[in-house]
Amino acid sequence: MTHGEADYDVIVVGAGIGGIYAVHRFARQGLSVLGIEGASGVGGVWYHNRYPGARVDVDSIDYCYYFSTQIWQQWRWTERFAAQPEILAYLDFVADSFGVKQRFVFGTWVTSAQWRGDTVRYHVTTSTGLSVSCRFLVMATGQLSAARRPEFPGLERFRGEWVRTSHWPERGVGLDGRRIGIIGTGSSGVQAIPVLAQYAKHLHVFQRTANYVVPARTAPIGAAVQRGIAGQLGDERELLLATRGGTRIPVGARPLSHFSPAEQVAILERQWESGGQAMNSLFSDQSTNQESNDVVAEFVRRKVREIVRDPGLAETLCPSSYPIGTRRLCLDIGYYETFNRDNVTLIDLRCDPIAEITETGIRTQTAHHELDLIVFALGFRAFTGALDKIHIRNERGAAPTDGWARGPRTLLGLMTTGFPNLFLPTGPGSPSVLGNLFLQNEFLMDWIGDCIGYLDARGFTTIEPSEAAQDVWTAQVAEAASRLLRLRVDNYMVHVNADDKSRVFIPYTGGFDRYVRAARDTAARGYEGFVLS
Ligand code: N01
Repeated sequence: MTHGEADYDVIVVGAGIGGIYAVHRFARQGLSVLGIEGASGVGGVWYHNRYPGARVDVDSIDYCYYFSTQIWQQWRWTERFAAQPEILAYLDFVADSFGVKQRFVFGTWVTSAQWRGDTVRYHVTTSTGLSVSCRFLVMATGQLSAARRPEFPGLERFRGEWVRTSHWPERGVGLDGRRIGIIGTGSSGVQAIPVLAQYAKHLHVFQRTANYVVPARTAPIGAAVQRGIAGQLGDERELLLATRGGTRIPVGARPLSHFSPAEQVAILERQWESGGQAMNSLFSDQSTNQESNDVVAEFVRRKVREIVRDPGLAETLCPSSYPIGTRRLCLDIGYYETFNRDNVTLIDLRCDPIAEITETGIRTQTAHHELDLIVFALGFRAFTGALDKIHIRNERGAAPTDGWARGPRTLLGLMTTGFPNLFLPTGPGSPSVLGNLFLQNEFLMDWIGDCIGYLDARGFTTIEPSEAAQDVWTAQVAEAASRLLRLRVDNYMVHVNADDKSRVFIPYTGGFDRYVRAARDTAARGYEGFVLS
């Protein structure tokens, strides 16, 4: 495709789950759209996170698009928790089905976006010299896409190979018979470790914080289930939009104390056997009541002690410093069993921190580990990383995150004051990483498309949140999280102010259902809380 025109109604940055649908949705509505993507293909995080073992941790039949019956009729998921190659193939299939790729330029990174009031446009520059402008800029760049860089002293000296799970090379990485070290035991590390161990001569796992890991129990999904959903897709979509997380994950309606100790164990055992994220939501009070949470957490620790044969090793793998569910619960396929292998060593960085990386491996305070390959699974500069990588400026020369020093400030996690026509779907203050990102992106791109239609029909050219409405929403986001145990635990979802140690929970935790109602009500009231001009 040649991009002859320089001006678009909408520019969408990113060809991941959100960007693919956004470009299709806005084009269908008759807007001129350009998508810009740095990678050479669609997929977003599923393009880059090709590490061995990568797979979704929400059921595939939830974690997919719901806007098209045609897709549901033509695509069949093979597994309950699809692996990365299948998800990438799906995104590619959807993009091809709706001619999305022709509307994208690939291999092109957006470098800056300058809002100008005189042209009422963002003027966008890119790494390839392409200059374009748009009335509306939609950042479909995701919240977990800007990876943390490894900053260990000595890394530049290392003579072996090093890679990041978040940018696993497309060419693949040789694993067979190598001495591999992996740093990081979050969702990515937990998925990669069992597979790396199968190939490595020896695998050294460098753990700073032990995570709660529960079985995924992936299994084939029957075609009948998928046909059933396809047959009533609109209803199924509305049902999902009315849930707390935008998924079919069951949520317990009763507190733990409602059940006898024997019943509690039976519920926990059943969940352990059936697998999946529901371990987080068996009892209605486990996310707010420490005693209830302790029962679930202790159950998982008991399982770790049963699986891992060496009692000392089991204790190091048992998470104890924070309640279960206050960081992302990890789903595994054979994670704890992996530590029973002779070719796997766990290094507890709490007792023996990394001192440096040497020419031939990693030196901790007490030992040197000889390595051929180091895998960094260190996570992301969440929420703001992808935005800050691009020089987005308003007419005052400010960046969108400049006003977020004491925690993000948005209206509905969608827009921030001072930045007309800049949309941040799934941003801070939306359910974001706590909600189904397919459904959430679909819902938000529809909301944005309808909003642009509303503005155009009434002759408005700009929209941005009023300061007052942004304050109210930011307070609602804080209020929703105020009783949660997870607010007290350090992790990428919590912003901690350095001076008074006050804490801000970044995603909206009031529930996907309430969020959808709030966003719909706002639109129905003529975009109440937004300033249209
Ligand atoms: O990243 P993380 P992730 N020295 O931030 C450690 C999604 N996701 O890529 O806990 C030593 O969770 C850090 O240690 P600590 C999902 O939303 C989903 O694994 O800070 N260690 C931790 O162990 C998830 O929540 C899937 O003490 C260091 C790890 O690196 C999100 O992405 C799969 C360190 C980072 O864990 C992020 O997951 C994968 C240092 N200097 C990811 N710095 C699915 O299943 C960091 N660490 C769909």
